[in-house]
Amino acid sequence: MHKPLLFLFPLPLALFPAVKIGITCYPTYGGSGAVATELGMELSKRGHEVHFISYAHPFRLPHFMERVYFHEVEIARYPLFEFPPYDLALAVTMHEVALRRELDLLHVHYAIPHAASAWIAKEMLGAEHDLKIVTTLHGTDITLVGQERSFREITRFSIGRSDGLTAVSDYLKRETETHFQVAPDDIEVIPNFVDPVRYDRDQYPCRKRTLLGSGEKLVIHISNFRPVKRIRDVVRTFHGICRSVPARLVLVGDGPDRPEALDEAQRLGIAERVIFLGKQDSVAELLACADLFLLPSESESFGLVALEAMASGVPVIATNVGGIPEVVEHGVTGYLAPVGATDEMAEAGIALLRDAEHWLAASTAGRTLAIERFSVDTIVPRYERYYERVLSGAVARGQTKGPLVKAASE
Ligand code: GMT
Repeated sequence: MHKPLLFLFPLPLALFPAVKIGITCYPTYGGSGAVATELGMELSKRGHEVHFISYAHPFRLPHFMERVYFHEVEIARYPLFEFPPYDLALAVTMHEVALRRELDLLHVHYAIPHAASAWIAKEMLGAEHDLKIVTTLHGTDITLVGQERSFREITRFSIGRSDGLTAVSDYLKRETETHFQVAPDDIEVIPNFVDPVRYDRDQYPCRKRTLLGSGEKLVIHISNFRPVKRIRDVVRTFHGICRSVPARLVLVGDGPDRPEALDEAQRLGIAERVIFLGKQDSVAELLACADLFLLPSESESFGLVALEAMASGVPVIATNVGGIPEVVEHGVTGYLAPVGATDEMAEAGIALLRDAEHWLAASTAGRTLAIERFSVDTIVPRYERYYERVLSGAVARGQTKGPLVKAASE
């Protein structure tokens, strides 16, 4: 269906001398861990040495890759520790790896607690080893968790002490400026990226027949099933769609709100139309046979999975919140509606699924936009250029060095 744009994918070539980079992320199912791991693997292909430092093997990391290492953070258990101090154990492993492997840079994904642990590791190293720290903000580390009273000051402090600070969307940059008083020049926006070769629906066999009845459309949602994803709205939107178009809803992933999906499907009498696949390694293969992707989130700083869907030629129906409009083009690559507007989202879904020409136009536009704006070959060199500027001292951040004052309004 879509012709591969091979000329857009030159062979990877590092833009500056190879460096040694430590990467810390949440290794479990989730966008920030996925981005961090894909970035590390791409950097290694471009000649850099990459050391993942976390409490478990990152879920998207295959077991062996040249120039890629994994260092597990060991957390000692002790009866006194009701809450084992992971942040300290992480700092110790970061310090140890930085020393032993002579790291140039630590790139941490998701501020809490990674940016604070990185700062401790840097302090432990002392001035002789000028380890640079880059923190990438992903979402709830700024918009939700970071603003909790108990985390706010440490988040502000540790992002202030990072030598480089990136955000995955303009929206997240604005949120960080507003809630943490960071100067606009101190935050570099580097959007998330996708590999258009992996997310190419034409390269996978169609598995629709194993999941659907004949003539049915495949509507899909992939997430970690947290409240912010509004799982009941996924099911309600699908309910509206399947009253007019024969379809099934495939739910991929797992998390605290998974029972809500089943409950809502039973309440609406469509439980037999909803298929739970749980956590899956290869979402590209599933997206390759999908007709529509639903993302009715309450908030989303970027929506990586929407980008992966678009690259796979799947039109996206989502909410008009956060950074989603920077990824999904309303009326072109999908449809954006207010939070909770499940009837409106269902109408938009029906319009797409009923009209083959309309669907193909949105599908092609989504893939083209994903390749043109968010291809791995465009975005990873932006990280390299940013690292180069941080390492050469060209990024001078107005750090939060003063005493940590509590906002008067609190
Ligand atoms: O911030 C989070 O809620 C977790 C994080 C994750 O690890 O899944 O998700 C965020 O980072 C992703 C990758 O940059 C973004 O695509 C998601 O939009 C963002 N989630 C939210 O903002 C809710």
